[in-house]
Amino acid sequence: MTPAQLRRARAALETFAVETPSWGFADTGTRFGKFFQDAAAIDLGDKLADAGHVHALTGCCPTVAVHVLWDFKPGEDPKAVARLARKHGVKIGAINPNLFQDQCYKWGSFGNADAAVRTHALQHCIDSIAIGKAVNSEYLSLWFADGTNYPGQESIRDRKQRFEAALRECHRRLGPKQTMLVEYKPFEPAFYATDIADWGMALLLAKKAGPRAKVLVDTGHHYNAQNIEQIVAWLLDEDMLGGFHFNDRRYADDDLTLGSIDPYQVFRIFHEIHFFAADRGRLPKIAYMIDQCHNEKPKIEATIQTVVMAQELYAKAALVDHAALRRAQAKNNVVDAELILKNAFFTDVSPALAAWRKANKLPADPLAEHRRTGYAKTAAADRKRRRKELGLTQGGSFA
Ligand SMILES: [Mn+2]
Repeated sequence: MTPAQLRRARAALETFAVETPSWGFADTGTRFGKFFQDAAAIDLGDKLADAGHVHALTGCCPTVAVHVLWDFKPGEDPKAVARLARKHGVKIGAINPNLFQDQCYKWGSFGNADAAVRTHALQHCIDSIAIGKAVNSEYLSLWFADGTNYPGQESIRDRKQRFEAALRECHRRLGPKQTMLVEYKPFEPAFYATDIADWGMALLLAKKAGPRAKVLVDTGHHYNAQNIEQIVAWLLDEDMLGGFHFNDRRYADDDLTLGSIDPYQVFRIFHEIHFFAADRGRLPKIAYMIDQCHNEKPKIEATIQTVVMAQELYAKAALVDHAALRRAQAKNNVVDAELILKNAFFTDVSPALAAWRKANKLPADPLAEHRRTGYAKTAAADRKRRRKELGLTQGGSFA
């Protein structure tokens, strides 16, 4: 790296943080089966401890996303949860209502024809907003499993209109510091018509809901050939990109670790963000979050791997020479324009990461340091014993 590149990559790292998901530390997996890990978190205390451990090692995961149904017991004081997070050196991040697990959601939540179910779903969102306010969370993150499985099953337009009304109502209840994120997904669990199937639908619904509703891009929620960075560029240009759920995929919503299959795609997404920031003279406010569940990899190791990969690709994308890129673009110099991106992608940014970690008193290799601490072994022994004492069989969510 040249000294200028080193400065640029380091400056980028200063601005980058990524949120870990509480559910990523618990026993989760596919709907076909879960392979339990002794070190998996049992309760929110364990999840926050694991998230705190990841933040202590990486220095870039100060917040933890929570799932209301899985993480909050009824009647629990959210402020106590915020205190517990603080004890572990992290803060509560995005609040994720659960609008898909209750039996009443068989025919959907906000899209349900039954007004009583829609009211129930809205009330859960209002409760989630209240939790968010109590813990000073900035984001209400909404994903809906709503949709239909067969042609003719329901009126697609009626369902759309129900969503418009419910999201507007939900937006009306937001606190002044809260942003509502609307996530999309093409299929699964609905296999014919998912109500919010793509970014265009999410964008329309968010615009209709109100000014503090934005689109959330889950990198796993696209068809295989879809150009995600183009979606990102369009959303940025519309000031409608609210955040990301990071993961990688080969086929569908596979929840693989970020960059494990296609690191260049993640680089291209980050490039669009840096390019936009260079044009506007400011970084857009984006919630970078991880949404992954690991059935095979040890959960903390997979999380550290993801965070480190995200930092590396973010730093690489910051090295794109925007002035040179603009010049190449103006001359229709396709080869040079492409090479400008490729050169940045293939630049080894490890000196910048090492310098940044050193300056922030962080371990040089977070994964190696995690293994050295024996944290997972201690957690496994402790959690195995507690499971036995509590008479728990391993379980967890289906994320
Ligand atoms: Mn997601």
